[in-house]
Amino acid sequence: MTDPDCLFCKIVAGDIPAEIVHTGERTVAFRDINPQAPLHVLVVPRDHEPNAAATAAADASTFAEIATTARAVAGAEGYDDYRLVFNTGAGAQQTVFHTHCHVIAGRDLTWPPG
Ligand code: DGP
Repeated sequence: MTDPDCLFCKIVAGDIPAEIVHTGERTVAFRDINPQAPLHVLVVPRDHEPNAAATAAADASTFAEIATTARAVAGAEGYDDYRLVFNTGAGAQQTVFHTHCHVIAGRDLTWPPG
């Protein structure tokens, strides 16, 4: 399922360029256009859902592939420690309403996040 008006669906389809770092059966990973750390990659499902909860409800195996892909992407760049973030809802700073997992690493990550 795709949404013709969705930015990340267009990246998954190759209609908008992005620096792809990993492709999987159910997911695609590409570098964030506005990186917040030396490693900042977005892992997105190929199927359009608006947020992580919707993806998990629709297909748990896709949600699992997001987590394993995030681990592979961080590991491939030499990072054992990394942070995964799913902003969910406008109040949580979600701006693109196609499920995406931020994979962030390569600097000191403080807690709580801002
Ligand atoms: P969020 O605020 O959680 O919805 O994160 C959306 C992220 O998407 C944000 O960190 C910037 C990134 N982004 C927005 N537009 C583009 C784009 O055209 N290409 C890439 N690679 N990333 C984008």
